Amino acid sequence: MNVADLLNRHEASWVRATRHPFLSAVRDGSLPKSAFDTWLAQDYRFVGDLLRFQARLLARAPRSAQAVLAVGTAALVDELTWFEQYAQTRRIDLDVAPRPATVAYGRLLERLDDAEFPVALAMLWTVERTYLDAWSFAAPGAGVYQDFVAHWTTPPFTAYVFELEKAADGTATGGAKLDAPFVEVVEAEAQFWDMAHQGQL
Ligand code: HMH
Repeated sequence: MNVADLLNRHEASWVRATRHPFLSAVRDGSLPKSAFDTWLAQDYRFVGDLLRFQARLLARAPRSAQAVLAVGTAALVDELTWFEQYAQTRRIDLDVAPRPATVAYGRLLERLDDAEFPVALAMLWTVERTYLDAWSFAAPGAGVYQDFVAHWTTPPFTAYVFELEKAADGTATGGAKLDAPFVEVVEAEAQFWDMAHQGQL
């Protein structure tokens, strides 16, 4: 099984996470600023959690997966700076408490430390592929949201997700081991959009 097969095996969950009303509202410009600001501040926290998860994954990676993980880890550091700059320009407070969906997703990443490397790598690919498909669905996005759509739909990001996919397919694991964690990650993504869409800081 290739990891990309998981999208078809769990299509309902995939659609919920990548065609969410939050994303339609980014596309047509109807998303309230409060919902976007909630998403931004919570995603800033999430990216911090993801960076730490990815660094731990890099620490136990086989030689063949080091390059893609190291490049991706450095990109997350830059991404945090990018969030900070945007928040400063738009006067969005990033110093907010994590909401339950953010806490739960962070804990899920911590639990993946106990999964064997190929499973954890496939789940990192899942995290990133969800964002690629979600923001592609929102493309080109309305007004102020266009920068964010562009960020997760550019050729370099698409190429990165493809490199992760190749690395995940290249590390052997029984496909059936991936179904349950895949659904868990994708559901965490859907709940993250639900949370942001409510727009409470
Ligand atoms: C919730 N999923 C979420 N946030 C992100 N920034 C990504 C995936 C991609 O890095």
